[in-house]
Amino acid sequence: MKKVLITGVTGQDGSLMADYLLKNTQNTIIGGIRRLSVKNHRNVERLENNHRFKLIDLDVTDHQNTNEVILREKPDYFINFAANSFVGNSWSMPVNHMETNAMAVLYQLSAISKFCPECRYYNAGSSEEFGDVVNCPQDENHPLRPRSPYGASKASARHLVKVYRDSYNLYAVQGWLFNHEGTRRGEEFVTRKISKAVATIVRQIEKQEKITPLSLGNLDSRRDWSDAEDFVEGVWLMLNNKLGPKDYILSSGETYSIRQFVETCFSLAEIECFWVGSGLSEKLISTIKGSTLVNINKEFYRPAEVEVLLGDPSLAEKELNWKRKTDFEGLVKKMYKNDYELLG
Ligand code: F7E
Repeated sequence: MKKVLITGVTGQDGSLMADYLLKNTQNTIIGGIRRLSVKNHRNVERLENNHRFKLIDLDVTDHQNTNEVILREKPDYFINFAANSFVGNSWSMPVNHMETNAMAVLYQLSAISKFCPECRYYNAGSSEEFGDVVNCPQDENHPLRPRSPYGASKASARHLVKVYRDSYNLYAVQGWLFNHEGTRRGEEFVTRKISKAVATIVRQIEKQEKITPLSLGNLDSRRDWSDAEDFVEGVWLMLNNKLGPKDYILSSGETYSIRQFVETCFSLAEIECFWVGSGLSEKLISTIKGSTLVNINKEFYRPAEVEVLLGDPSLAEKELNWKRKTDFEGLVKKMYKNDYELLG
């Protein structure tokens, strides 16, 4: 029975990781949380009575707090999912992104190397590190060319993880996780924004109410989307790799535009529609009443876009025996159905 410390445990990935480990291992889980004035434990509420799960205070941007927690708990595994993960915000809060996503990693690695060097460490890396891509698909050798302060913070963390692996002999890894979504996804991310808006529109049609159009930014960027539930398994495999500490890509190996996500979601909701106009005037119109379902708002465009992401997961499939279970349509369906049911 090992001790696994998970930061960001109330978020999508942290809570799914806790669920996965409680179900598939005998390990005890310590969830690190940052105290906020408003309690946000929804994703882990049902775990709070589990004797193998406990919550502790850990603010990853606090060096002293990080040292104290690692010295006191001496975990066998440390999984860092705490991050400022919203790329769109990172241009207005670059310092916060570097402190939360990179400096915090340095605090953790330095504390682990001093107080529990046998601890296996995972940091959440991102396809945003590839940024302005030069090859498609991207594999583990693709250069790091971040386009956002967020991407730069994750690339900096990657260098730190590698330095601690090579120079301090830690089992430290950072997977490149391509976009991963699901029913616990934050509502500011584009997939959840779409699934929630489509569910709302369906309810409005059912109740013959006025339709609230969904406002989006760039419809033509492309992302490689997977189910976050599939990824937590991949992370655990990376932490228990017979080949030793190594960084892998987790992705679906398929890429779709935001426009295709929108079309798939409306099609699953059985709403017929068509696009009109172009650029900022483009709209998605419903065939039946001619109402606007989607419009474009330049507020949601980014100063620098990552135009296309497409990951090659073959190394993880071959060496870790990892395979995703949910495909693109299955993911859209799961998210839409959940949001429709949440509306009651
Ligand atoms: O944007 C476009 C936007 O915010 C996806 C994070 O988990 O994955 C995520 O980062 C795309 C971009 O995710 C809207 O311009 C259009 O091209 O859902 P997103 P992201 O930036 O790809 C990576 C792997 C991470 O590591 C991150 O932490 O959608 N887009 N219209 C929009 N995006 C948003 N959010 N809202 C819009 O209205």
